[in-house]
Amino acid sequence: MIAVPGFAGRRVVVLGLARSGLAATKALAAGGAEVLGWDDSAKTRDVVAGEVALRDPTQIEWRDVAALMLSPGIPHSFPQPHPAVAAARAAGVEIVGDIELLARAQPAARYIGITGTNGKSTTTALIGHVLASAGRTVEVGGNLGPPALGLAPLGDGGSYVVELSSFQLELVTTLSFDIAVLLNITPDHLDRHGDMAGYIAAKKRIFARQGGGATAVVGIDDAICRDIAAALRRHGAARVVPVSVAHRVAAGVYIEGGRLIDALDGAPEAVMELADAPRLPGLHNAQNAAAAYAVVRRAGLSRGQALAGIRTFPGLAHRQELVDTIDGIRYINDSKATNADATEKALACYEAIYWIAGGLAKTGGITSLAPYFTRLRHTFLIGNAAGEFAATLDGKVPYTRCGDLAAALEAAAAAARAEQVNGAVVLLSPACASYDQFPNFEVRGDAFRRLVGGLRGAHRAGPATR
Ligand code: UMA
Repeated sequence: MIAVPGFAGRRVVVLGLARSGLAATKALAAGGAEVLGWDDSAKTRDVVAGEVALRDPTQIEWRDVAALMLSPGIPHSFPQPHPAVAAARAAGVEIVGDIELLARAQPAARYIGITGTNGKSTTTALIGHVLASAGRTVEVGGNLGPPALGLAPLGDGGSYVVELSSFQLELVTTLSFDIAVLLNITPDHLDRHGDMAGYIAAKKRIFARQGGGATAVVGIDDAICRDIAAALRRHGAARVVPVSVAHRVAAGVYIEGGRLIDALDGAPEAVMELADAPRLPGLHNAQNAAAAYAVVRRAGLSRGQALAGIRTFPGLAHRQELVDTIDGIRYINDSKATNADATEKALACYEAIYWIAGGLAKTGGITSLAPYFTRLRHTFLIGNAAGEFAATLDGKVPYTRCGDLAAALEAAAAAARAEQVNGAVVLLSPACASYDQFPNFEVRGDAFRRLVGGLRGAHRAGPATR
């Protein structure tokens, strides 16, 4: 277990007692701190009451507190600071996050940080997989889970590969990443950052304090990140490695004609067909693969080790996860796609789609997906969004309102079997949050997997028994 140093015999308050907070209470206590915890949810407090000394922050004498460890989901600036944050700040108490505490607890380890609006979980997992496949000692966590302070101690010679949200980056104050990755920036979490400038400033923090031996890998396909890369080149000490799926880049890694091109240290050379990495479909994943390649090469892996790891990446659950192929029909779980932008990435990958969509719609619904409607053989609608999505599809794409996931999968499988189209996929990519019918997207994806397992069982039993 990680033990956080620097607070032995001193009082530390942990705010938010879910994944990050609970791991932090244990790591701080292991380091000898007196830990007081709080969560605004009475239900959560009831669950953790046996494990954590609870104290209402309005009853805390903040002058006696050494630090406030803030869970990333708790606002400290916008829309307004949580009252405990305001009180701690007024008393001059240090406010930290769990990534910062990990760095203080494990100063000898190397740190590889990955951020960006999209693709950061896949890139983080991919980097971890490639390094581990090459025999490196790694721990992978952060925003994609497990929480930073739930990771194992590594010491000298090990590398933490951590996904960082903008929320977490705002709470990192001294860590300097050996290799930092910024994939892309599009508007997100503006309620928490005030405006786009605030969001960009948070993302840029991943490069703060990087010194001469460090590397900054930057996806330069959007104007914001391009500007950041240029500024790092002008003012930063780290080596800047550009990554692109749209342009040739000197001293970087790029994609051209479906191939990964290594231009890191000399003349550009095509090193891999992207088709050889089946769990990384689509252009967005090509960017993830290029960034991961750049990282692991800068971490000292040979070209062969890097490529072998990328080829064998098993993919992440709930992100275009191939669950099964039955009678030539692929069943794909993309439950993580909780908005149209994420679903667009999946629709761009397939030509004959039996699409299961719906749940709790986001603003704008699926109108932005119109350019992909010609790829949809039929749409199977579930949840609250069914009416809104049906109105968008009306006259353009055949659809059926199915109510729930089980009915939708059954109808989609039947339609795909009946039509026998080449390359058919049954795709759960809801473009919606799950909360109307499921506790979260993971449970929704697990349900899909289970239901597809049922289809496989029925397939084995044969038509006579059905
Ligand atoms: N809480 C309060 N007061 C508040 C708000 C929340 O007490 O005003 C309490 C809640 O009741 C809850 C706890 O705080 O019990 C939640 O804290 P949290 O939201 O930080 O949740 P964790 O479980 O600690 O999860 C966090 C990340 N969550 C967020 O950043 C919102 C998880 O990222 C991350 O996996 C986890 O730490 C481990 O590192 C999730 C996420 O949605 C996946 N991230 C966002 C994203 O990817 O877009 C940034």
